[in-house]
This record gives sequence, C-alpha cells and structure tokens, in this order.
Amino acid sequence: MTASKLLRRAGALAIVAMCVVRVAGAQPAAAIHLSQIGFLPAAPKIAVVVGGSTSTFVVVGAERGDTVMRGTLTPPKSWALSGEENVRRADFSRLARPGRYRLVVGAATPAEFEIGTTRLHELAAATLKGFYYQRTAIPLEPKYAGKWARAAGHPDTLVLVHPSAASASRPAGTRISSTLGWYDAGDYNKYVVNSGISTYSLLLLAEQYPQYAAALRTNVPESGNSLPDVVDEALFNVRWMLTMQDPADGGVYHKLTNAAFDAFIEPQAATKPRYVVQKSTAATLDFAAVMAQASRVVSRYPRELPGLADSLRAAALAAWRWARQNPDSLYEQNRINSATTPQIQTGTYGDRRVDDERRWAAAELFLATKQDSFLVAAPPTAGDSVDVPSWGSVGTLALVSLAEHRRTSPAKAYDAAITERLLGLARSLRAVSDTTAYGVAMGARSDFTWGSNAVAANQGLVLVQAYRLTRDTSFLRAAVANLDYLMGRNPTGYSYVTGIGTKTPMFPHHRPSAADTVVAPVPGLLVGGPNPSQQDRCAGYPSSLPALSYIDAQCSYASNEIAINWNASIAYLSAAIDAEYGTRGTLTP
Ligand SMILES: [Ca+2]
Ligand SMILES: [Ca+2]
Repeated sequence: MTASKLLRRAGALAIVAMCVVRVAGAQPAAAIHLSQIGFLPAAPKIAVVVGGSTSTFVVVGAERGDTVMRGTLTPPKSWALSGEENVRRADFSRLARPGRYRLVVGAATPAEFEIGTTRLHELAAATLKGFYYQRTAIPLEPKYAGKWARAAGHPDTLVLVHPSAASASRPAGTRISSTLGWYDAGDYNKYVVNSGISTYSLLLLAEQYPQYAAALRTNVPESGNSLPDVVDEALFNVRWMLTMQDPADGGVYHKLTNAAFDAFIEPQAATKPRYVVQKSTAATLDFAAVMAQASRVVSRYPRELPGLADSLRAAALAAWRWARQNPDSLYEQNRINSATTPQIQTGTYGDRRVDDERRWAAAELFLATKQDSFLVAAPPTAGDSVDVPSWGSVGTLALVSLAEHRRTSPAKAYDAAITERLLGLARSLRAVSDTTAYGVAMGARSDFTWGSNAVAANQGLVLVQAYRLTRDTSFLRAAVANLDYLMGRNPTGYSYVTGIGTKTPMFPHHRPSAADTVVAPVPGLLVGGPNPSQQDRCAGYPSSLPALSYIDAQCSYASNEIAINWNASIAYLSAAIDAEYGTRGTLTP
C-alpha cells in the first residue's frame, strides 16, 4: 500500500469516527436511502425510509426550500435480509420537473436528489468506459484515461502453451500470441468463460438499442470512427477471444493466466510468464455463442468491418464442432495440478453443467445460420428451470436472443414456449419486487451470492426483456427499482459504482486502483456487493446479514472486487432504462 493510500484510509476512518459520535449523540431518526444519481423525469421515483415515526414526507426545492409535494409513506415492513424493521417507502413519481430537490421525513437528515436526464446517461457511459480501463496490451492515454492514464500492461504476444493444453501441433511450451482483451476483474488474467456473458451483454445493448448505442460515447480511441463505442469495446475482447481458439481443431483454451495471482502492482510491472491452459467445453461453447452473436451484430457494418462477420461465424462453427466431439471436457484445476506443472492457482470458473452453455451456443448458431439442426441438437426450452443469467448459467441468454428475433426467425415451434419461460421468470421477479420492503427483486438469501450486485442488475436485464416483449411498464418499473438499489436505495447506503454517487467504494479489490498514485479508484466499476459468505475473512464487515455483508476494503474480494461480467450487467441495465425512459425514449411522465 502506498503512502497516499494509507492517508486516504486514515481519512476515511476519521470520517467513520465522526459519524459514530454524531449518531451516538443524536435522537434516533430515520435514515433515507435513494438512488444517488437521482431520477429521470419520466421514470418512477422512490426512496426508502428506515426507522422513525413520521408517516408523511415532503419534497422541497433544494434552493428555495419551497414545498413542491407532500405524500404519505407506505405502511412499515420488515426485511429479514437486512434485519431492519419499520422500512417504508416514499413515492414521488408524479414529480417530473427537472431540478434539484430535498426529501424531508421528520427529523431524518434530508436527502438531496436530482430529477434530470444527464446522470443516468453518465452512468451508462461510465460503466461502459470501465471496460476501456480494463484493457490489456495498450497504453491508456491521458486524453482518454485522464488521471488514470497508465502504461500498457500484458502484451500477451508470447504466451506459453501449458502442459494441460498440449496438442500435436502445439506441444507444451509452444509460444502463441493472444493479445488484447480485458482484464477479467481485480486480477490480471483473462478468462474465456467470464468473457462470454460480458461480451454478450454489451453486444445485446448494441443489438436491442442501436440508436442509443450509436449516441453513447465513451471517449475511447475508437470514438471517432463510425461504429458505436459499445461495439468497438466488445470487439476489443472478441479479437482476443479469437486467439484463444486452437486453429488446428476449433477447441478453445479455458483461460490465459499467470500461474498465481500477481501482487497489487501496476499492470506493466506484472511480467510473470503467462499460459493458456486446457481447452474446455464450457469455454468453447461460450466462445461459439459470442462469436455467432457478434457475427450477427457486425454484419450491420460490412463497410467498416469487411469479412469479419464471416470469420466470426466460421470460428463459432468450428468451436461448436469441437464441443460436439468433446462434450464433457470440464476444467478441473485440482486434477490438472496433480498431473502437470506449473501449478495454476488463479480463478477457476469451473462449471460442472454445460447443458446451458450448449443451449446458448445452439441458439446463437441457429440465428447465425438459420439451420434448425442446432435447435434439434440442443432445444432452447430443455432443462427444468430458467434462472437469472450468470457466468455459469447462461441458458436464459438463449431465450433472450431467440425472443429478440422471434418475428424474423423460423423457430416458430419454440416461440410460445420461449416467450412464456422468459415472462415466467420476469413475473416471479416482479412479484418479489412488489412485496419486499425495499421494493426490489432481491428477495432471497441466495440472491446475495458472490457478485450479488450483478444478480440485481441481471434481474433487471430479465425484466427489461419482459417489457420489450409485452410493453407492460410494470416490468420496467421493477427494473428501475433494481438499478435504484445498486445506486444507493439499499441498506448499506452505498452507490456501488466507483466514482458515481455521493457514497461510493474507495478501496475496491482492484490491482490498478490499488497500485497507482491516484486517490480515487478507477471510475465506473461495479463492485461485487453484499455477500454473507465473506470468503475473504476480511476484518470489519459491519454485519453477517445478507444485504449488509459488504465492506469497502481492498482485502474484500468477496464483496468489493470488480469484474467485467458485473460491469456488463449494469452497463446494459443503465443504458436500457435510459433508452426507454430518457430523452430518446418514448415513455412520458
Ligand atoms: Ca466508435
Ligand atoms: Ca453452466
């Protein structure tokens, strides 16, 4: 830890101490939790009030203090996941005039908020820009990266084939180039499986909201070209993923990694040998799905990207063929380490069930080729459950893509079942949102897993799909509630995205942020969020209750790391909501 980081931490502790003193000497008053980026004029506007005895609220103008609205709080509810009693909500949705306001509830410290159209757009741009800051192999120049400019790290032009990945044409120790792509998370490795859902989510945004995507500028080196920046960003990783495929057989290496995690040093200082490891069925199917989807998206730009759609489709098909011949090549790091050296100790992204990956790849290949055989091989509605997407459970992504193209695809035999499955999941999430004290779809202890914030965002992604299918705004309102949750309407009172909001993570488990000399962490990164398993055993968690198991400390990889799949989920959700409700959307107050 650098001296500046130590000072930063000392400052944060002093602020905590002041807060403790103030709370100890004050009357027990309510606490107000609301989105720290405020609200779009046309969108729902809800705050949560915890504690206190007042049953009414007042909204006043922030400058003149004039009353602009009075209302009644909802009846008190308890939330077992945070251990809070007496949780009520203030709904001021009918207030639509842009401006700055304060929400006043009894003796609680008033909460200031903004109604306007810029802050959500800034969130969408910032969380997409987060991927630029994760780019490997290129220097981040000051004109794009500001004070977070840094030298290039990890060129990955000389990567070793690990013994677990050896083949006839590439024996162990063969050097290959596998450059570009994003750092996966707080570490410096690159994992195909997690790249899959991350890249998909960004490309889904480009596919579902093309006009919005074209207007979403992130000030990256490609901002001046004629492609949407979100497509440029996704392609930065797609081009890396392509290098992870063995041209000899179509199989895809599970990950590109150091033998062990680096210390908290800057990217360019981390120069230990890098390896590609065993080809896995999960990585190969995820690869096939993303390449097929990407071929569909980039086919819109034949002039800018000549031939790329064809290359991507061919890569997807080769991967599919490999996975057909190797249906159960699971990545088991312990088994590999018992047989080969060097031992690999980095993230496993192990997945023992790959039927969902198979359904997803089949769906994307069907859409790319219009050949029924893919859906026959892996019917999209097979499997006994449909769940919120995550890196290891991607079957729902097959439903999302097929539902999106239901009018133009010849998959008529499946259409009704696909739509009904997706809507069934969304209805169950909406039902939770309608009944929880905080009015959010995070309703079960199991939602507070490692990366719970991405559970919230991907619940929102599912709800957005239901809205797109039905135009029933109750789905979209539930999606907004989950975004509000991530931005501060939650029991910790944190906005969980670095640099966005008034109380945000300062010490994410993120090597570039920890190793540089800038006080603020790299901006636009969603931290993992509350996780009662607390696997890091980091000291200082405020609670073991699910929704409170969060600590803004660098040691907390279980609650305060960042990751591309998490960032992709909030980049999609914030952009989709902005596209629907914002200045370019069709919904009105
Ligand atoms: Ca661009
Ligand atoms: Ca799986």
